[in-house]
Amino acid sequence: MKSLFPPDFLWGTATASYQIEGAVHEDGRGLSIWDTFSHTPGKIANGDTGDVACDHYHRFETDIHIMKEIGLNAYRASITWSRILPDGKGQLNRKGIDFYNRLTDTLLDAGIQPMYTLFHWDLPEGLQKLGGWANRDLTEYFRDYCAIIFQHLGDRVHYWITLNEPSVHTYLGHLYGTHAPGLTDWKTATQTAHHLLVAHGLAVQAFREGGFPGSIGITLNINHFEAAGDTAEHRQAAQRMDGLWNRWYLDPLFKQSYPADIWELYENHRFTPSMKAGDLALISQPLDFLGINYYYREIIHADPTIPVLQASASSPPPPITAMGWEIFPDGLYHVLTRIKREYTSIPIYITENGAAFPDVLQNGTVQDTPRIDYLKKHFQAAAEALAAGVDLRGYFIWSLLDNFEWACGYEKRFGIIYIDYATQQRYWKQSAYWLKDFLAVLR
Ligand code: IFM
Repeated sequence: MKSLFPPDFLWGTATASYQIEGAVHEDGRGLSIWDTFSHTPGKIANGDTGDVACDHYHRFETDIHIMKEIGLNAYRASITWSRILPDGKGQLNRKGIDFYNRLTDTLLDAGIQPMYTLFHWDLPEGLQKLGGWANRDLTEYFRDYCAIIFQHLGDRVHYWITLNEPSVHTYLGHLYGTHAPGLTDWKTATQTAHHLLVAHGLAVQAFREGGFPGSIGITLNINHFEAAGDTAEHRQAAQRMDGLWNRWYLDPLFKQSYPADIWELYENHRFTPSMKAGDLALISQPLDFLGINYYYREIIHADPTIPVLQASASSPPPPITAMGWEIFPDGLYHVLTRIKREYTSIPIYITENGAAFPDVLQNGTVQDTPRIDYLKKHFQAAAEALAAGVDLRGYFIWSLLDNFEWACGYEKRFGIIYIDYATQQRYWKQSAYWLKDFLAVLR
């Protein structure tokens, strides 16, 4: 299987700042909405917070050493906006820049290419106080923050991602309220989605204007939806889910329009977003690559009890992960080939794929055979997409380390490296050893 991937393919792991860094009060970092949310009683399993997380802020050299030992040549991380601009705008915090300089240089010295996400959900609390993403001013504050990052790191970092999974941030954070900032309002959600996309467009513009040497894209999580049965009502329900989660982001980015069926649905309920002339052109300007996060398939049935969408996901058939997500490697193939068929032929990176299982540490390791099996099958699906003509350039496993899995806290373990949170010891799971062997044969 290994020979199916080109020699310059990027093999990496992915993480996100709030999930691993800790050190939330150090070196001038401002608070983010995730600090506020995780400290709100009842929001996170077991009352967990990201205050310490994997203490990566102090242990990043150890973690980079592990990546090098495994044989990885790339690493996707995200930048904490409030380490750079504690209030989200205005005063620059030099120590925040210093941290990402150290991280970048240590990665490059280890022969590992950094790929940085500029926004992975940890909005500075100061900007939430101004109304959060529903306030259009944030699009410009985001552009200004990105321009600062490009100026300081753009000479050495060759892969930039504007936003991670804008759909998840929009719906879980602003419609279902299970993520920060914990809001539950349709109109706020649709406006947030639109402003996130405008912010993405402005960041791409700033990157192009600066003439930096690297490449820039966005990461979308694309789920594979199927209808529960071959009836018009189930098919339409699946279509609406696909419209809400996938097409609402893919269409403006690659077709310069919002999907007509979902626009009409929103119009009927009076929560279409406000837009300005030129927004769609700004959002759809050319990208260098697309990042895809793929996790599962959902089988959708018509459900009149669900307001607006009138659709629900059926219980997933086995096998499932500890998150309750169906393991469906073919979905990765479907998603990748669909993007090429319906949207774009630009290079694609799988910027996240992986699974949580009920890992148990025994004799200094975890026998995570299900994770190894999961990775093998998804690598195979990716290889098949490559063979089918998808311009796939890299694969990032979620995640390097067990980490703060948002509302699930530390209960769900996605890492190929086990973290003992009491001691911050890192232990290689069998999947990390397996990956090292897999990569050794490639080189
Ligand atoms: O942990 C998250 C990550 O932050 C975004 N994508 C999905 C992962 C697993 O839920």
